[in-house]
Amino acid sequence: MLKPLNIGLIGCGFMGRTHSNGYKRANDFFDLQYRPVLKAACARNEASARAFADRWDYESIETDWRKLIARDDIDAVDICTPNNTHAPIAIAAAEAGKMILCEKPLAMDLVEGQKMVDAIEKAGVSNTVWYNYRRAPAVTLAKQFIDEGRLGRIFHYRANFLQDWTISAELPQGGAGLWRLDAASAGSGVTGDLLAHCIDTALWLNGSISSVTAMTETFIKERKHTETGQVEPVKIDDACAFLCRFANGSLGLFESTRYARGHKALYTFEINGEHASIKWDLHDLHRLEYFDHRDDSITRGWRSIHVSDGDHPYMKNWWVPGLQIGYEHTFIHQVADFLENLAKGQPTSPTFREALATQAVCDAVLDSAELGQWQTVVPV
Ligand code: SOE
Repeated sequence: MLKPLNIGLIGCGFMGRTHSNGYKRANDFFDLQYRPVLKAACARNEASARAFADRWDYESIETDWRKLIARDDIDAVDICTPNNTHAPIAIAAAEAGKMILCEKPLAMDLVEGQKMVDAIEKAGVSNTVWYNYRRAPAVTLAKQFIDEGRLGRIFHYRANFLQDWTISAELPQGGAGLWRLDAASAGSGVTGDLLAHCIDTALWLNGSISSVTAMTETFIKERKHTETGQVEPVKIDDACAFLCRFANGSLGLFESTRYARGHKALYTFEINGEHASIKWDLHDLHRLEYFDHRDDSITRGWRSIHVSDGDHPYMKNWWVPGLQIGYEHTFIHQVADFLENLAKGQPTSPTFREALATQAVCDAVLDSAELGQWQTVVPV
């Protein structure tokens, strides 16, 4: 008999769908002691909450997140709302003793994120932040290679996250789907939305970042605001590039933009070590490119590892070798790991505290771009 874990999901948009799919599929493919029960879906608009609940099989709806948190039949609160609501919801959920699974980025800024970490650590509740790309099997394999020492000393870390969906000046800011363009809802632009993913992966794979120097640009300076109907200044960063130093002595180079025509969600990273290098590309997410200088010189070259073997991370739970999986599986893996860790009494990485470290880098990047100076990253 599996133990039920009653989920209350807040925010019925894109991320609400990815998480709900994760809750529904995890037990079909992973042997777990817990089973998520989709108890309640919450959105401000009743019709949206109802339509979402019907489609994803939630038992009930709420239109006020405070009521959802107050319910005795909710064990875990999943926060899939815009960034400016993460802190009040997470703090209230922690005070009510609920487990919390929070969308990235953790918070609007480091100060707010610290308050969230204080609240959940005081409450002692299980928590995780949905930096999902760690759980693409090829990225988890990269972590395994690094931990095994295959790369040796790391010299360089390079990452990009390129999109092109905000190039039109006609696109408004604010409202459903477009809150990412509104600094009041998002906190920042590509830094919190896209580079945060790259930073989370980098901290996981290559350790902490000690200092950064950055530049940002806002290409479209004014956009109509969906909620006010007025043309208002755009305060998010449309593009951001930064250099950094890692604590292990390696150098980092990161770039993100929503103005790279032709690129939709091109998250790539490359790591160069003393013995070997690895590369990963979200558009080809089941492959890990690997070059090992210790190979025989006449056959030495880049290998493209199709990460679909039963020996590869997560893959024994899926199909047969050679058959790949995709984006949605990263969320299923996070649910499976969360439930497995819950049964073992272990934390699920990235915890709120680990996500706070990503927030600290984002804050240092934005400060550096504003001040035009190198910034030390606040240790957390
Ligand atoms: C933005 O377009 C976005 O959906 C991000 O918010 C996600 O975190 C990223 O994974 C894909 O792009």
